[in-house]
Amino acid sequence: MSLPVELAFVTGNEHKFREAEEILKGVVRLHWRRESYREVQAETLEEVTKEALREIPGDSFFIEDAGLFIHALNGFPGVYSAYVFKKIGNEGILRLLKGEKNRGATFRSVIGLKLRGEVRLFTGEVYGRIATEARGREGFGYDPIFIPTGHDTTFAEDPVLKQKVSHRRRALQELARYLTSHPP
Ligand code: ITT
Repeated sequence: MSLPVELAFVTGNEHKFREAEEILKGVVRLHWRRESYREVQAETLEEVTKEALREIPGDSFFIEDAGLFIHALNGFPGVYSAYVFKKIGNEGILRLLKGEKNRGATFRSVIGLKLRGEVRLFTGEVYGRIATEARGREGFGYDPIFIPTGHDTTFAEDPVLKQKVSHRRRALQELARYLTSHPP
């Protein structure tokens, strides 16, 4: 049986691309358009994503924007996740939460699809908590400090678990459902 048609994922992050490739296999053949694009500063991931879709050339591709929203910090770093990670990393986040009992956090993913020029968004979320120390060597970014609800391991300790329950997986499943009825 021939594989379904190809669709480009525009991202500068190889980890994201590999996660998406695995989750979408059988639905669409992913092509990695390895590019970093400018992200405007906005209040929500949805606005950041829509603006980026307007700026990136091409009429059929998707992008994905993710953020970690820490409840005790009123959703910080949220849309600033990339900047904050670069500046203070996981150790900085752990310092901000030192002594804090409410360690709840939500990872969110917003996928922006442009298909033949038409724009659509798909979202995914996973709830969890921020660990008290960084643990694990797999994954990337905030994975060593994020423990999904109902589990005791961080995403960086258990990449198989991450692939099953992650924000990105949920958003990609929505995308897959849409692509099945609207093939690229
Ligand atoms: P793009 O080129 O696709 O934009 P990026 O790495 O800049 O790749 P984002 O802006 O979506 O990705 O990510 C914001 C920050 O959140 C960044 O520091 C990532 O490392 C982190 N992040 C995103 N998804 C994550 C995940 O699944 N696990 C851990 N950290 C993640």
